[in-house]
Amino acid sequence: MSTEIVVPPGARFFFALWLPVDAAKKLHTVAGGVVGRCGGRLMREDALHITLAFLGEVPERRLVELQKVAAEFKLQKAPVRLDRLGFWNHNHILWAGTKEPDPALSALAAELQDLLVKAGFLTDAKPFLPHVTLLRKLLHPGALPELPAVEWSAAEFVLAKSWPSDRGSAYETVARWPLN
Ligand code: 2AM
Repeated sequence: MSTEIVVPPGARFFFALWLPVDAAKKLHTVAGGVVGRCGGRLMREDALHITLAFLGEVPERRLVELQKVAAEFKLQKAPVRLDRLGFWNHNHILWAGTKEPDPALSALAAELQDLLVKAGFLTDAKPFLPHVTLLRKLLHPGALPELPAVEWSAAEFVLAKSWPSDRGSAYETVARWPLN
């Protein structure tokens, strides 16, 4: 079954792992401490995610087909461990990532991207940099705090959309499927 998807102007689509509520809460609290000291724009707690495959704009007429193919994907569960904060100077993002990327998580993203290439929704697979964006528009992060490890087992993947809104980008999950 496919959901009817509302497509706001400028909407971009991506597949992701959405953070479980307690993991999101912990990371949002840590990020809130950084904003208090250093500024930046805090991502909403309920918008935190790890992008597995970024599609960009998808023609509205292909969204039903996209959900049909995604529902057929047989993808494996993967453990997720976020145990470090990092900062990218080029886009002013503070993120939570991992000291040692788990091969199962990398395999999940690689397989999903391959399937999307085969289905004609991606032109090529991209390197996977597992991270959760916590803050945007951060200019001077200062010394970053240690991140107590946040761990869970990802049991589903989602199709999500982001679009420009008055308060920066908005994010919403539009469909979800279990991992095996
Ligand atoms: P970011 O958080 O590192 O900016 C929706 O925009 C999601 O897709 C975000 O997680 C964003 O990553 C990611 N994203 C945006 N543009 C992308 C691109 N060109 N390639 C890969 N991921 C992208």
